Amino acid sequence: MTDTEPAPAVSETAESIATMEIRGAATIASAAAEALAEQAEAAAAADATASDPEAFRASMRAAARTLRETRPTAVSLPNALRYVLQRMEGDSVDRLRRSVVDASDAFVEQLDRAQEDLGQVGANRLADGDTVMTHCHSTDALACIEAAVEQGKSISAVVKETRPRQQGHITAEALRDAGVPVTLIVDSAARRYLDEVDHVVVGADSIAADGGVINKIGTSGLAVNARERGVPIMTAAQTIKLHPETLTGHTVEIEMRDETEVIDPDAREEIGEIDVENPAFDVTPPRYMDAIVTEHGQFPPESIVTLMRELFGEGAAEPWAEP
Ligand code: RUB
Repeated sequence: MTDTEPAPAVSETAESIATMEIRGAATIASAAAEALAEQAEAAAAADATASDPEAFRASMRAAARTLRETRPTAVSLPNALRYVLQRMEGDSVDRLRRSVVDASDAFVEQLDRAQEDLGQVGANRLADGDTVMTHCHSTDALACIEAAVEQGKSISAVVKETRPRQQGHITAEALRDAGVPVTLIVDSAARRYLDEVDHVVVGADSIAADGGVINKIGTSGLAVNARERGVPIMTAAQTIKLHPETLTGHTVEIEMRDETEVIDPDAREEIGEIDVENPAFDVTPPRYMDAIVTEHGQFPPESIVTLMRELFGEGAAEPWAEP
């Protein structure tokens, strides 16, 4: 490790996030915070940085940039990096190291608590005997359903498979383990099954200042169909998903992933000259979402901006940039 080269643990985490071995906004955020703590331990022990506070700081910023570049849409990732780096302080490497490790631990603990708290809020929206429909795999959405079950409510689920990577399978397994009867369907069957559903529960990769919900591709179509069928839909999202840059007019970049997730190379070759596109996320306009459920309570999407201003002020610092 040179003075700005990330520790092996950081490179491994970055690789796992890029390849989606680590995935889902909350899980990405906590892995990134933990990777910064590992960077701090490694930098405090490395010759080039062990006795030079400025070199230590530079190595932390470089590690944060490596992590930051892995997935552009998950705003929880820069929010996690920001949380830890803004709490890095001290005039010796040992103090700096300790501040990073403490901030990382506090961040992970807060994430867990926030998920538990929002789970209670989301569970209150569900009634005994409800059937919910899910899309993709969201630990925040699952927290609501699991909390409802813990409240003694009987809940069953219609789980969308979620092409192209079928994260619905992870949701199906988690819900089955929680004792929830699960019916797995292909994405295109969703509208047909909405008539049998009382509530749609999805997560969010990020949430824009106008209340737009950025989540796994297919969420917006599901929301429009749910509205048309009169089925309420909620987004479960910790405030770590709020996108501070959208307060100043920036739009959220949608991640485009590899075409091999959509079609295998042999099938593509057989078809001949075509384009294949694979956007990972889409934006659900606020008017199609009934509520955003956070650890601070539930909000109509249009009012989420008030909470964002309270939490972030007017914008977002970039503590990983070179001074
Ligand atoms: C995951 C996805 C999830 C959100 C929220 O997409 O869209 O709904 O990230 O997840 P991917 P969580 O599989 O591409 O990461 O509630 O666990 O933070």
